[in-house]
Amino acid sequence: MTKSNATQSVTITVDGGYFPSTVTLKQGVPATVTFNRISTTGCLDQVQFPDRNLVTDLPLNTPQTFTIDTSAAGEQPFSCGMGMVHGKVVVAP
Ligand SMILES: [Cu+2]
Repeated sequence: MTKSNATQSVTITVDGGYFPSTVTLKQGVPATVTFNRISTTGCLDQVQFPDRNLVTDLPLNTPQTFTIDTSAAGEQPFSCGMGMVHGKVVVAP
């Protein structure tokens, strides 16, 4: 018997918006999403996951990595600190 140790990770570039603004992860596979803010354009110096009550600073050129719960399929929205610029993490079977 072998145990899969697969993981998945994606990086979102923050440059006046989120690129890409939607990322899709496979359900049940441990996952991280990294935000890499590379410009001071816009108001994206914080990211929040409202469903998780999580607000985190995104220092310039300092990638910040978040663990994503992939145990259930669904969408996990995120936005800038003021809720003006939006993206989402989609967990899909
Ligand atoms: Cu904003």
